Amino acid sequence: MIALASPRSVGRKLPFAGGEIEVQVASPEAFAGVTYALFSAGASTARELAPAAAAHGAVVIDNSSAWRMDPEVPLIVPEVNMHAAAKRPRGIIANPNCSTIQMLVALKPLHDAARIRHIVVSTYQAASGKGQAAMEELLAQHHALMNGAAPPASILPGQLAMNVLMDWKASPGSDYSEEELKMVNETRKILGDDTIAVSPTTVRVPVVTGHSESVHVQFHRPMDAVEARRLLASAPGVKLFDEPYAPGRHPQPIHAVGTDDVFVGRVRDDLGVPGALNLFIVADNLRKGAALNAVQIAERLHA
Ligand code: 2RA
Repeated sequence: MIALASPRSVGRKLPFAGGEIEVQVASPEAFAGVTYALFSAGASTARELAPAAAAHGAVVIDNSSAWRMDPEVPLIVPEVNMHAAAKRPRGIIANPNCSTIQMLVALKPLHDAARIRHIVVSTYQAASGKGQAAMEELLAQHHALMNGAAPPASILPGQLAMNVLMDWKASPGSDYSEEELKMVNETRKILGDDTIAVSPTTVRVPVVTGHSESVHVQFHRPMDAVEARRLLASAPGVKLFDEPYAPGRHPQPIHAVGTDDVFVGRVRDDLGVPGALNLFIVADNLRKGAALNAVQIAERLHA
């Protein structure tokens, strides 16, 4: 195992397997002899170094958005489309966006049974999705507000504490954010069906870690909540809250943080569209939403 990063991190010691490893500089040559290269270095570094790593024979698994929509790069959620990882002419596999991963782990068994026609999703995304600085700024904002001071806002585009915020870049020529369009485009690529309609609204909420999503889903044939719960109860990667609604009895970020599962609850027949369902999906956006998914891809390839 080697840890590679920019020169400013060279020499740092990272905990690994009960010991520690020292960070070395990331360069094309550094990938010589590497079998699996897990990238989480941002899109520009991935565009520059992933091909170099692949040229050395490494299988690159990249967590950034750089390669996700490249037709020669499979976009993989192991529980959903691991078969697609075999065809990787560039030697690169892309890890999807966190909000897409957790949604599709939950929807995969339902799609297999009744083929999804339309998804309406509203997300409640944690500050950690925007990085360490955003997490710290959220806590600083809370502290400031509790002490009657103005909340600092330099990483976040405004006050997130005791508020909600849509903080992603706008997509040129679109009324949707980049985050929202990721959910549309990645869902279609991973499920291999460009006819699937996706209507997203992504929202940042004052939670440190753990993304939540309210999902409405319509199918090509009716599905009821009883069938959906039966399918979800045995679905890989899913932890089902299979009980009637009661206050506080539903998946919550505090349940998911630090765990590997995608928590699914509030599975119920839609009140307005016969044969459609609503469900609530929660996962640790830093684990299953990112690092764990990438590691699972490598583990499946190595098995
Ligand atoms: C977010 N999904 O939560 C994006 C990137 N991690 O901001």
